Amino acid sequence: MTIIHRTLVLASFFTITAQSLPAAVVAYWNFNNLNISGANTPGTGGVPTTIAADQGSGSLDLSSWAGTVDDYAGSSLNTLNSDTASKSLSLLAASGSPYPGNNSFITLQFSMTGLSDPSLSFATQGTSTGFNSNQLSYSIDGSNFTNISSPFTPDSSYSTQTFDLSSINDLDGASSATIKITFSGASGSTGNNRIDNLQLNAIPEPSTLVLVCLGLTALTFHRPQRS
Ligand SMILES: [Ca+2]
Ligand SMILES: [Ca+2]
Ligand SMILES: [Ca+2]
Repeated sequence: MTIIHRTLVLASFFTITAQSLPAAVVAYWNFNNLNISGANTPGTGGVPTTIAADQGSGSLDLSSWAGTVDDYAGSSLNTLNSDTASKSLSLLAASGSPYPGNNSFITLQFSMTGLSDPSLSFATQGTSTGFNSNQLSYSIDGSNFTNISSPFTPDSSYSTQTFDLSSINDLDGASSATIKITFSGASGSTGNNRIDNLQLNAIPEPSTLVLVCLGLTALTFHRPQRS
């Protein structure tokens, strides 16, 4: 086999390996450890201001949420590890005029270092007076946000919402990525949306493997000749 042939064989092997890599869990929240006796604002009554991922690495930030939060029953949809439904992140409009939750947001903060083509999915449901127009946006500097697709409307019983973010190439390899969900359209103080089993997945970047491939190829060619 010539050097060129060997290079082609190695290159196609690693290309096939890179293309068939499964998505990895970047961050996953099941909200089963929430323990909120009654709806309250973040930082009071047992409502946290941040929630660390239950698997992977990431932080869900509630500190800008202007409505209230409770821990109503969760869902088995979109779980990992056969987790129980248990609790959900339940976001309420709360009392006031306008309703404080409307146009309020939560953010997910995570690293895409070594990863590309993320996707976001979660189980969600909303009440008849709950938020019905929820906009996703992303940032790679924490301050400038760009909208992702059209707003979504939760169903009245749990269903899974999935967002393919693979075409947002700004996120590929971003060391500090943020996804924001801005909730609006609530028409009653107890109107709410529940979110459960929130998953961020991504593909390990092929560039890492290409480098390994190049390194192995170089080693193959620079092996000392046997005498
Ligand atoms: Ca509760
Ligand atoms: Ca749950
Ligand atoms: Ca991409």
